[in-house]
Amino acid sequence: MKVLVLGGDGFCGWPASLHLSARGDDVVIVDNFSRRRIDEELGVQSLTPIRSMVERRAAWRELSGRDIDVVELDIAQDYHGLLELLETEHPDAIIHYAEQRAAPYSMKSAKHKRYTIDNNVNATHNVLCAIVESGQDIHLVHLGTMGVYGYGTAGMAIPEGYLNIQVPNEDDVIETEILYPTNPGSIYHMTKVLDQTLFAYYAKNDELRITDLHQGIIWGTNTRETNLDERLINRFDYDGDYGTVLNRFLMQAAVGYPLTVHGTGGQTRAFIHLQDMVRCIEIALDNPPNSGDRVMIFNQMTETHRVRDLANLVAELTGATVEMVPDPRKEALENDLVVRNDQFLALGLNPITLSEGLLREINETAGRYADRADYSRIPATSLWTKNQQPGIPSSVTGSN
Ligand code: USQ
Repeated sequence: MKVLVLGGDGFCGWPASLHLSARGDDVVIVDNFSRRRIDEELGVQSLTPIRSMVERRAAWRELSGRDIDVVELDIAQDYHGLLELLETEHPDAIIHYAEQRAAPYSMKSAKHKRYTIDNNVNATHNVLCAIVESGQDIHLVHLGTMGVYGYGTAGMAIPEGYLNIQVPNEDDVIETEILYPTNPGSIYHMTKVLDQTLFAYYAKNDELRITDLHQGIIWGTNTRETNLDERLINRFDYDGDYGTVLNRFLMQAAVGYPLTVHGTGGQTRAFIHLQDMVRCIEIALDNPPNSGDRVMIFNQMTETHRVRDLANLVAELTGATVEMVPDPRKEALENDLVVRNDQFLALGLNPITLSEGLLREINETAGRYADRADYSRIPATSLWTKNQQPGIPSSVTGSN
C-alpha cells in the first residue's frame, strides 16, 4: 500500500518508515525537519550519529533496493501543499507523527506552549481537512499518547479509549459509552487530547477512517532495519527535554552519571520497545476501521513500571548510582497504573519484555555510543534534570 509518513525523520517516524518499506509498502516521508532544528535550539544532539535524509535514503536504496520518497513540507503551516500532495500521491494511508512530542519542552515558556499548540493542533486539523477536501478514502493512523488518560490512580484497568458508564436517571439507569475522561499533565499531552476531539468529530461528520494509538514511553533505540547499517541509525535523545526516562537512565549509567529519579520515583508509567512500536503500526495499518465507525483506539504499550524500580534495575545491571532529585514537573509523585492492551495482543503483537531486552539495550546502544562519544559534546546540563545538578560526575567533566 502507499503510505505517507508525516514526521518520518523523527525518533518513531524513521524506524516506522523503514519497517513499512521493508515489508513492501510504498513509503513517502513528509517532514519539515523541525526536530533537527530543536536540537540546535537546545544545544544538544542525538547520542547516535544520525545522518542527513539524503544519506539515509541512499543507504536504504543501496541495502534494500527500495526507494523512500521524501517531501519537505510543514503540514501545520502549508495546508495547500499538503492537499496538493494528497492529490498527487493518492495514499492508501497516512501515519501522523508530525507533532512536537516532548512534555518538558512544551512547558518551557509561553513561546514553547504556543508553538506546541499551534504546530500540533494545526497539523492534525490540516490533515483531517485535507483528507476530506481531497475526497479520498484514506486511513489515518495517529500517534497519540497514554498521557491523555492522565496519571492519577484510576482504581481500574484503563480501557482502550472508551469507557462504558451508567448514568442514574429518574426511574432507571442509562448505559452509554464515552471517551475515557482526559486528564493531560502538560501542554504537549493536552494537544493529543485536543486531537482526540478532532478525530471523534471527523469520524462522525465526514466518516473518515481513523485509528488513534495511545502510546506509552518508548525505550530502546533501534529496530531490525535501523540496525542494518550505521547510516540508518535512529536518533537517541538523552537530554532533560527529549530524553525519555529509561533511555536517559541508560545513557546516564553509560557515562557514569547518577540516575536522576524525579521526586520519590513513585510515578508509574506505561512502556513499549521501539521494535514493538513499528510492529503495532503495521498491525494498525492492516486492521483499519470501516467508514462510519467510531475512532479505533488502541493502547500501544506492553508493560507498566515505577520510575524508581527502573532506576534500581539499571543500577543493578550497570553499577550506576541512583540520585533522588526534586521533581521539576508538576505531577503526582506516586500513582498506580493498570492498562488494557488486549487488542494488539489479539492481533499478533508478541512483545519484547524489559527483562529480556534491557541488558541488550545497555550493551548495544547507550553503552556502545557513549563509549565512543566525545564527552565535550555532551553538555553536562543535558544530563541533569532542570536546575538540578546531582553529584559531580567523574566521567562527564566536559562543559556547562
Ligand atoms: N523522569 C525521571 N527522571 C528523568 C526523566 C524523567 O524521574 O531523568 C520521570 C518524569 O518525571 C515522569 C516519567 O519519568 O514522571 C516519564 O517521563 P518521560 O520524559 O520519560 O515521559 P513523558 O514526559 O511522559 O513523555 C514521553 C514522550 C511523549 C509520550 C509519552 C508517553 O516524550 O512523546 O507521549 O512519553 S506517556 O508518558 O505514556 O504519556
